[in-house]
Amino acid sequence: MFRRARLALLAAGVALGMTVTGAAGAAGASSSAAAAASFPNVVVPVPVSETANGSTFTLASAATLTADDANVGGYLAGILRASTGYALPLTVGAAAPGTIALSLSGAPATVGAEGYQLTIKASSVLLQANSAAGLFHGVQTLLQLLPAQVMSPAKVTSVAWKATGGTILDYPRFGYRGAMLDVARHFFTVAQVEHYIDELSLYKVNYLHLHLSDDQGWRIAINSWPNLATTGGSTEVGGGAGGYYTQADYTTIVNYAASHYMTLVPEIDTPGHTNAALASYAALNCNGVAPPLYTGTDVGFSSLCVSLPLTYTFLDQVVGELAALTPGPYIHIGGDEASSTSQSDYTSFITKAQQIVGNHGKAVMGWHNIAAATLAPSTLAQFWDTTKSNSALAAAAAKGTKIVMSPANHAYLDMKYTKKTTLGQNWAGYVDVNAAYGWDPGNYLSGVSASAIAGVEAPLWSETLVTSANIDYMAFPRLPALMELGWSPESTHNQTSFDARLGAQGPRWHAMGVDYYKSTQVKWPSGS
Ligand code: NGO
Repeated sequence: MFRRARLALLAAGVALGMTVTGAAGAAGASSSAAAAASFPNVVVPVPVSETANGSTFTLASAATLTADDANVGGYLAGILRASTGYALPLTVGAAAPGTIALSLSGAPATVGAEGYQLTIKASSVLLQANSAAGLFHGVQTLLQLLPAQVMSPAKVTSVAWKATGGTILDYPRFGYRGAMLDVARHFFTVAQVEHYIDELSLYKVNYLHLHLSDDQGWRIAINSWPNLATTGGSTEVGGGAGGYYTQADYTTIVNYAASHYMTLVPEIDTPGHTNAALASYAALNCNGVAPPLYTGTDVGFSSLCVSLPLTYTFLDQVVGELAALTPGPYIHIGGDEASSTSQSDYTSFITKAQQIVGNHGKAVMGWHNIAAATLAPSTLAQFWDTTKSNSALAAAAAKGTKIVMSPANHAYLDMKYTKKTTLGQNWAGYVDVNAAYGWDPGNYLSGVSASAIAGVEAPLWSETLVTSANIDYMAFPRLPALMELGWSPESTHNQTSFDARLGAQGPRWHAMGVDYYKSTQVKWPSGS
């Protein structure tokens, strides 16, 4: 496998001018083995540059860990101890580096806030970054260079824990690399969300967007409007029991995400997709009559009452409580598929919603439809259509609006892979691995320049998803494809090379017990 992958990477590197050549070769080393040294093509997202040094690191039972950040050190120690069974004592803030040292000094400025430099020698590993987030992302790369079994939650004795020696310099292309989980159509518990966070963090995701309300369910307790959760959260698609997060639950998720260097973006979808709220309070309806709870999967039939003053009291109080619980900069106000709201009501609502969110010290994020209104400078628009042009969005971008790219025909993790896939939908077509990977977020929407793109997000809608295994099956292997688009330089984009790298993830998911889709577009190595 490695031989094939190496060749693919070298071919890609030659074609794309990447720094993949072994340093030993460049330095004119005499040994032909050293001259041929290169990193195996296994890291997703592919790093900015990888330079092999011809050595091989072996993690031995007597190895020690040092870390300038206790959280990242503890994270790495937890994974390594479980699979290797080694003691791996961790010292935080030690003067001398351990066998594996996570250091907050000495990283080049070029790696920025989230990047890192990883130097692997025969007897030591040095990871340097300017922030704990950078160390955390570098740890993911280090783990991917160790054998797949390193991800096993149980001790594995049959493996030599080796990693190719060399230096990796790495930092992200985009500042926003998100994943969205719809907990409204089907409710997922705190533990299930944490499990997804664990998986997302392996691929350097830094924003977790939770779709907390929709027609079928309201999933966050709001003290000033208690029926939202108790009534609006009492069911889900298909009529199950639903559920909601208490504010303490929500804070647990916020903190868990933060400990994985992910910022939470809560979404309260408005003015459409609001049946659960309208069913919870008759007074929110224009006619004063609460509709019944809804457990189907239609869209576009509900709307907040735009002319009603109470609508803005409601929004102000909901956003106020959510903003107080949310350390991140964004509150997502939805704004999609408001087909039961007139165009003038819609733009007036979005204008007011932006003021309300701004009053609570947050910036608005919204589905791209909000570009029909005049957007505040800080508002972030999320493109989700299947088209390649959108004149209102392009006009907003020309005036400074930043865009997160989630084109449904590439980035929606709830689309079926092929017509044989049983989970998911196909309104945006079928999205197999190559479709998920085969586009450039920085050069996709006509009339929108790369500088307007804040990043990429992979939304996972849950109309058909009930279990964590369902989530795993839809997210893997596509989520890593989208996060490579979000992290890696455009110059590294190469389908063949990517498919080989993605294949190398299969044995890791196998070791973790992740039930993923074995796309026929990828050659999965044995042990996948
Ligand atoms: C659309 C719709 C959602 C659906 C999803 C299903 C957006 C932004 N609004 O995406 O309500 O759940 O498709 O793929």
